[in-house]
Amino acid sequence: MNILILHGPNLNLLGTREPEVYGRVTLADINTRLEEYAAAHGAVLRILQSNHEGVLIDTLHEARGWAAGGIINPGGYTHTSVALRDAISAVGYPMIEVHLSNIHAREPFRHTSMIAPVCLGQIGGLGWLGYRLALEAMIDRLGGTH
Ligand code: CA2
Repeated sequence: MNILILHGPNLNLLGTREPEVYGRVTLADINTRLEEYAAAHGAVLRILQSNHEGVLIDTLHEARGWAAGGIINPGGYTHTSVALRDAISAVGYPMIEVHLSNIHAREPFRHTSMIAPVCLGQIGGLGWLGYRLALEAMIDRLGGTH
């Protein structure tokens, strides 16, 4: 089963700054751990990080017909992007929203997600493990092998 993993803006900086908020693992570490989990559970990943809203949207579109589901950390676009939300709605395959930090325990502007209503669910506040748990949930939802 094919699963798209999208990392939004600034997540390429993970592990280099603000470790008290986002942890010490790098994006490369997270991707390696996800690839290992996917391989052990019969899933194939396509992983992309972009700082550009349009690239994230194009990637969602291009994965139509390939992806059975997806996982997205929309970064700051979580709180602002009608366009990203519309894209997730339009492509039709199930998505899970992930955040490293607990957005509900942070500044009020982070408490609202434009994205959550068009996702299967949202995981936040658990650091990198949230991605792995989202992957487990998606594989389970799609009828995986574990
Ligand atoms: O907690 C999350 O995963 C967020 O999606 C991260 C976004 C933030 O805007 C959301 O409200 C919550 C920010 C990503 C910035 O990542 C950095 C990583 C290292 C150093 C600085 C920023």
